[in-house]
Amino acid sequence: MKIIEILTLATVAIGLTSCGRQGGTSAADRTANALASYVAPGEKDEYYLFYSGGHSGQVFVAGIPSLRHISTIPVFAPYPGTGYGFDEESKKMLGDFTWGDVHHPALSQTDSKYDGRWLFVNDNANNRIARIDLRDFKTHQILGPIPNSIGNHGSSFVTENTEYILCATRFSVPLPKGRVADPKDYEKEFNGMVSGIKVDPKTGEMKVGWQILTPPFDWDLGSTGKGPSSGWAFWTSYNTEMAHDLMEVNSTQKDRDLCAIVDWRAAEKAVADGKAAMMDGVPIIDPAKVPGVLYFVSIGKSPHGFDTDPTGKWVVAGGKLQPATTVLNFEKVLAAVNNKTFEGDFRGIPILKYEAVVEGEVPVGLGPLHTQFDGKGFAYTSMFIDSCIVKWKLPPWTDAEKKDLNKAVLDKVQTHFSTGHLVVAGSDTKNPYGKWLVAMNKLSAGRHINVGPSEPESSQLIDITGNKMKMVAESYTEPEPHFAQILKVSDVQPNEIYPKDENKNPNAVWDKDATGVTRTGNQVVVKVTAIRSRFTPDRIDANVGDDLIVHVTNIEQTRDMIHGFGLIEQNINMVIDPGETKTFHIKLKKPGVFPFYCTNFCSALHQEMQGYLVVHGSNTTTATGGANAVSDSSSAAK
Ligand code: K7E
Ligand code: CUA
Repeated sequence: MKIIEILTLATVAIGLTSCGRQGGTSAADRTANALASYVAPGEKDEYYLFYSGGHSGQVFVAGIPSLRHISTIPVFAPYPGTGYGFDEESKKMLGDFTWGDVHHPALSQTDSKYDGRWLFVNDNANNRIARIDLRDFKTHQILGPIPNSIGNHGSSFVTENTEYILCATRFSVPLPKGRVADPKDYEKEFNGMVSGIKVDPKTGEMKVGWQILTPPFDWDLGSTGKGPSSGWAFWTSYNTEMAHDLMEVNSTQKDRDLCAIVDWRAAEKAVADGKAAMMDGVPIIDPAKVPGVLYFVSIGKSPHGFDTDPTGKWVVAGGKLQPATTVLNFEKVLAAVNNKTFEGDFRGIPILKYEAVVEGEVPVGLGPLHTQFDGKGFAYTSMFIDSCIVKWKLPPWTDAEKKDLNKAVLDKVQTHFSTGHLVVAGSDTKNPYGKWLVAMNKLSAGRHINVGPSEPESSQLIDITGNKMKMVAESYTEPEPHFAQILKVSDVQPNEIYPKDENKNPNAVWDKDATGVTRTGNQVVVKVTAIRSRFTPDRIDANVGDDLIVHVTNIEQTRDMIHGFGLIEQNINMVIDPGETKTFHIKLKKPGVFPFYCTNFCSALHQEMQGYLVVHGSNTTTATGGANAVSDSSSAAK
């Protein structure tokens, strides 16, 4: 039986296979677990959990240890709940896309520690990276589609000081984009890419810095280095076969796949030294012509995660189809690079001699995917097939352990079921918080009340403070958490309002004298204030065929006093936070009277917070009379 068939069967047999099933549901255990995750009414969680929302295009924010969902941050998809994708600014960020596939959130770092500034997320579907600002927990930039890059899955990996977000392509296509070649000529005509997305250290603004052309392997997960591996980055791959069809079979032929070891500082320098050629506006490095930028190492078998430990010395690959994790010693990698200890090359890229760089293969079990670290010398690997988390010891190993690495495997805890990613609090920093681990499971298999054929994902909270891991709580989320990041609440300082004096929007208005409706030709511009419980003006007159531009300022300076602007039958819902100004722009196509109303329940008179947009037929003359009627170039609504 092929390994892939075993994998499929094992998936079907979930619930039958087990990984040291935990019996422990004694009354004492239940009480202890409940207390460990209980956050009483009025009390607060200690950590944020930022989950990727997969193909929902969103990021979910939960608290730890309660695992309660607290808010949703829309990124790549419109979200009427926060008005995202309806106002001009967010519509412009979304561009022509209304979905994305968020896999790997990454917190910004300074000196390999979370600095609480930004959260970056990748879009696997439309080749983008977004930046969420942790001052307001909102998306502020979407970069992309990235040129010469297709299937932005192997990202977003932040470097030690957030110099770059590093990305690698899951898919390969003929480049530059738009060129057509037959997939049969895959090996010759198709290419993958590693991209360095430069981040402005002050503003967080991202732009494409440079790219490294690669063979058409399917790059998978990766991570960035620190300490001895400072300046390096790593990706696994799962299609060294360079198959283009029947991938399930054809891309799993070889026992080993070539993984990438990238010296991103060397890439940066090569571009500065003029060693790159431009393609689609981006400097592209051909690593066969610029030695020292890219190396390969051959790892078994169809590996998935490739995670650097907090010291930066150990880099761990999870061999999806091999029952072991592979631990590379980065000091040995550097020695092999310097001494040219190669076992050959692939298209001019040196392949590091495996035996020279490997520290050991740890027999963790079936389907190891991702590994996280607690900073105390222990690693935790998610097992997709075995449905469990395995705790094991990082090197240095004792002689007895080296002889039998089963001895380095310390504990297993069953999960439910088919764990994809896991996250240990702060694992990718040099000082993990440790304490909590969250397993993100792909199949909840009816462990919750029945919601029909489509089930949510499950997440399980595991206490890792003791020798034995202890599962304490479980919750469910919308599709589909892949990776997550955990940030200590005290390590970030979000704003409570948008202060009036920081609102630089030229269309902001703060008192009713400045509000009004102004017509210039076919354009009708309206400046509105919103405060409990009224819009000023509460009447807008315009004509069919007009361009209607409405700027709404929420002039509240009280936390949580949010107003919405829902406009009936015009597909508009803006939500405006205290001190914020938002704008929508529509072309008026049909006559009628269209009420608008506040969509966020804001006061006892919230229901009364409403007004009318009167759209006169094209033959009707502009409305007359009334303080709010359209007037040329003057403020109405006095
Ligand atoms: Cu393992 Cu996209 Cu990170 Cu999902 S990937 S599990
Ligand atoms: Cu303002 Cu409801």
